[in-house]
Amino acid sequence: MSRLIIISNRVSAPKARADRASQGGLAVALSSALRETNGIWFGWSGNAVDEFSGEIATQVVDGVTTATVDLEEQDVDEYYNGYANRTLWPLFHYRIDLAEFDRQFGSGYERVNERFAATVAPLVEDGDLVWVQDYHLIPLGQQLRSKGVKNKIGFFLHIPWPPHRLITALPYHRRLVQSMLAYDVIGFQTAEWLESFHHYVERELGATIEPDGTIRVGERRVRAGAFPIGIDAGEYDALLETDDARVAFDTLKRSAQGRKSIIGVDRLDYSKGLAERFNGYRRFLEEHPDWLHKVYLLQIAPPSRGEVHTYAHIREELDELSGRINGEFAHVDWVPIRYVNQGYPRGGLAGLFRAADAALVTPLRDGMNLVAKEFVAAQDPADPGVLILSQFAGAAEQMRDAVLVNPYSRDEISDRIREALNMPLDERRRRWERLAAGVRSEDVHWWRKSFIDALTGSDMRGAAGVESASAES
Ligand code: ADQ
Repeated sequence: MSRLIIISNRVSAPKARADRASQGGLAVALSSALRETNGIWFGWSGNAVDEFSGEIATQVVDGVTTATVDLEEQDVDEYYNGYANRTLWPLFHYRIDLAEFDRQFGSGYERVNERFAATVAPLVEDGDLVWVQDYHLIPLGQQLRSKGVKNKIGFFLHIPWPPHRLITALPYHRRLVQSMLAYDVIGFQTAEWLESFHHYVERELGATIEPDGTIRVGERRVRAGAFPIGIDAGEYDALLETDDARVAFDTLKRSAQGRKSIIGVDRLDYSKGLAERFNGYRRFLEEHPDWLHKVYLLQIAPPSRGEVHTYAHIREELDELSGRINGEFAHVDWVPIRYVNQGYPRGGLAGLFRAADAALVTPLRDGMNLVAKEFVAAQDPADPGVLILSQFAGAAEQMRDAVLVNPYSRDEISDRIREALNMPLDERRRRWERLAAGVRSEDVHWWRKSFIDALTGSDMRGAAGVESASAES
């Protein structure tokens, strides 16, 4: 088996075995691949220094080697806070109104990608597979090629790929997309994002798409496919057995006092549709006074990326909105929204998911959304809760048995909440069984294997969206 080199913006340092429960499914899955192949995980250390030295700090924990590099303050401002989080993140989530186009951001982004390439290239040996992760590092493949790396290099985008007309608003968009042709395989979360990518390369780069998913631009051929990411379902079962999970489950059940609970768990980000969710829930309370006192929404959303101004704004907005709704509807013994503005350990979240009667997962746009899959994995098969899922989350492509909702419509959110809270047990079980089967079979290990198979042998059978085409040919 070839050695794997994973490159991402940040490295999720492996934890000792005893602490695995606090590590995300993605980190667990990638760590196990690295362990099996004696691979390396390379990325930014998270530290800012006065001058970039390119010095690599390596660490081996529990059989996984990580290699990290420090960046300069200016790199962090322009590449990470700037181009990645203030230009690409909003634009790729269809928020062109929030996207900032700044020459300095663009040059910082290219500089850091070049620095990453120069630092990691000497670590790459013949036969290694290189797998680049996410929007921070789109041009890295081309930078590695310019440093002489001839290995197979794959790229996976965790966030949506926007429609063709949207991305043309990005200055130098052709240069960015053209750089992607240096990869051997490009992976997206869903067939929808793949299709948008196809449109772009056909219209802007004159590409042709072959039936097996190969993109041809002149002499250059690249494979592109949809590889929907999953969770580590086995690890999730173990998480449910932890003390954190049990305590959280008991606490929620006890404090509910027989009321129905709806849960929302998100990073505090404008893409997650939190204000729209609160307003939809408020509409539900207005339209269904019989449910007052009998239900509450538990929303967990710790702040993220505090340095970006937009995040301070969304935090204020949600504080005010939840305060207003609670002020309007609450009674001495009941508040309609419990808004918790902090992170939670993974085991605790699993216990809360299991104790809840429904989940509101209503992003306005999301590459996939793993919370939807975690909620399903956490349910009691005998009495499962109902997943209300945005039609605009990548997860909606696989999770057709969720109660799908348009997150922009308060009326629809209100109707879907009523439907979920009144859903009979047999329908809840029927839906959940199909959802759980998908979450289990298309898990994070399946995702990783499908991508790596595509990269090694250009075997694209695991990729959604190209499967039928290749089966026909
Ligand atoms: P995120 O936007 O971070 O990830 P998501 O997939 O929903 O979104 O969550 C990732 C992980 O963070 C999950 O394991 C979840 O439990 C955890 N998490 C979320 N909110 C939390 C909270 N309040 N407290 C504690 N933990 C929390 C990006 C893309 C997604 C894509 C993933 C993986 O934006 O669309 O699904 O990458 O590819």
